[in-house]
Amino acid sequence: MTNNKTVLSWIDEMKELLQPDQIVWIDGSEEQLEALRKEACESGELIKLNEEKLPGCYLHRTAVNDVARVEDRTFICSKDEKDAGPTNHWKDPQEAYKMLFDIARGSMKGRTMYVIPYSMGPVGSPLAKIGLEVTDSIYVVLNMAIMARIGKAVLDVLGDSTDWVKGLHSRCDIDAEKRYICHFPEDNYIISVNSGYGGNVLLGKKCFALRIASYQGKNESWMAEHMLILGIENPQGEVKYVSAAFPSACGKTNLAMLIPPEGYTKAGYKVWTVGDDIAWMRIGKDGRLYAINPEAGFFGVAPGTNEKSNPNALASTKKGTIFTNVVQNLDDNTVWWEGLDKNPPTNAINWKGEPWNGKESDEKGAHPNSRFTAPAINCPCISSEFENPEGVPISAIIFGGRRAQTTPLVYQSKDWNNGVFVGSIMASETTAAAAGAVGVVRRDPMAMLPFCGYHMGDYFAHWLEMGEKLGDKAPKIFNTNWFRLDDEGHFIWPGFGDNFRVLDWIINRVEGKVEANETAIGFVPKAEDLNLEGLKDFGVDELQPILEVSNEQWAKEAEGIEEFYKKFGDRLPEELHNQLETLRNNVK
Ligand code: GTP
Ligand code: SPV
Ligand code: MN
Repeated sequence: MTNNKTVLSWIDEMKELLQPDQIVWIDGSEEQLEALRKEACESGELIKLNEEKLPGCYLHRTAVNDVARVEDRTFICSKDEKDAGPTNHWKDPQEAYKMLFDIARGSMKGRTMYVIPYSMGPVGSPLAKIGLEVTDSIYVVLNMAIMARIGKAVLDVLGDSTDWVKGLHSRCDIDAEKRYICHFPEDNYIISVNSGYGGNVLLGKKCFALRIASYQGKNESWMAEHMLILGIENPQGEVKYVSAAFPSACGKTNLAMLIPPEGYTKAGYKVWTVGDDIAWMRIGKDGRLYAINPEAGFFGVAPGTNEKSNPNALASTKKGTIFTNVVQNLDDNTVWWEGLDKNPPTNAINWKGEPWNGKESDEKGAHPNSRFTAPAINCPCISSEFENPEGVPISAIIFGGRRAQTTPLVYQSKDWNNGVFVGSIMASETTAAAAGAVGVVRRDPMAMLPFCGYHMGDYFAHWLEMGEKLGDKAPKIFNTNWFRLDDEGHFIWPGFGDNFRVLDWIINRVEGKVEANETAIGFVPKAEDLNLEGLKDFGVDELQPILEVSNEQWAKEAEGIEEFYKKFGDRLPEELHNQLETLRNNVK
């Protein structure tokens, strides 16, 4: 399929090392993919779902010990340990290669090695980049076929170029003790062994499009971010684009596809989805920041997705979708998850593959991090700019997290540098998207803590430099928090579609149409400026408390930030020290 010497010699190396029975190049054709689906169904790797209700849809269950990203087994293998920084796990590259090759040696005996050429971003786009993944998993091939642009066309664009990323994935024995997800940013190399779960094995996604790409972006003056991208169309038909970084399972897919409240839709407002997880952003010819979504599909959280919370995501899963670790309803061979509806199946199989009765069982049927892999083109609100190779101009960047207290519903930073500070101090409660405790507040700068492929102090410096280059064309930076709780532990803000009310305020701020209250941390809406029309049981009295900024709480927060900043030593930009000092003075 290619004459590219660097590609061919690496595939030879992989063949030597992994010793597969055969090698299959993925050309991207529907016939080849269909044959693989059949084969996976015969072996039990996939289950074909009801063709009438869910055409072209399949169910897969991963091993019970392999259901989320494994941050403590994810490594950045830079030559110098210091370059990985204090927030990443590090291994010496030579030692890591040796260890990983020893684990992977001979692991594909009796198996097929699939070679997947893929493009992150529209094939041939100036913002796109190419990778090759070898894998022994048909599940990975079929997921990559949805999540990226794959096949022969990618190799044609690559030609003789050496600018591509190597990705070795081998399931080995799914041994959790020998599970490693390693990145070699200086070599454009990713190696993943002993896992079969999404974020660990779909190497184009977090491994390439964030960890490797963030490092490339620093060196090449662009940005790879854990951000959704959406377009907001006003009744005059003008569209403004915003990107937003929230940590895993904190609402990116939901915000990216939201349907505005009735009053807004009647008036002619619309939301268009460009991306739901990752944004690659570059300064365009006009000096503004332009973003593409490097992915071609959505690897979305299933639980909580329903006709009310996210009808567009649900619609996206109705054909050509792979479901992972959800409930199989045996009555009609469809799928179910917690929060889909109030009618769990009684004759079903849970995510572990055991018989499950949703009316009687106390256990959850779907894993909290169960997922759907759906083609982006299925999404009813997919943007007309989704395939635009130049990307879309970004007017505002939103940071956000899951905080029961302290952080108000929304605030605007004072300027770009202050916005970088706001991103750098983000904190959020952990979720089921990664193995480990759930609900613990941790600092997660720019929602990139698990995904930044180099020293995070240098990453902050890169953000500051991008701001200098953008000058007065820089997007405005905001922070949101949909997750404030009342004394009884209920969410105060209705969230989901009603988050459009906050987006509306953000766009009004960008356009200079609305005043705001200045607080210690930034500009907060005047309560009367958020449109609450049509909300039931929620008025200014309910809104006021979640707009408040408590100087006492933020003084405490400043202490936590100082503690966190200490980690970065002299690689924390001076500007961020100054920003912290300003916050301290403001809350006095
Ligand atoms: P990753 O794919 O892991 O990066 O997650 P994500 O950021 O795309 O999160 P997603 O939109 O899938 O939402 C994760 C969980 O948060 C789901 O259970 C949602 O129901 C819930 N959620 C999303 N938006 C809101 C909101 O506005 N309010 C509340 N209360 N919950 C929300
Ligand atoms: C996340 O955890 O942020 C995800 C899912 O989007 S995964 O692909 O597993 O990283
Ligand atoms: Mn994500």
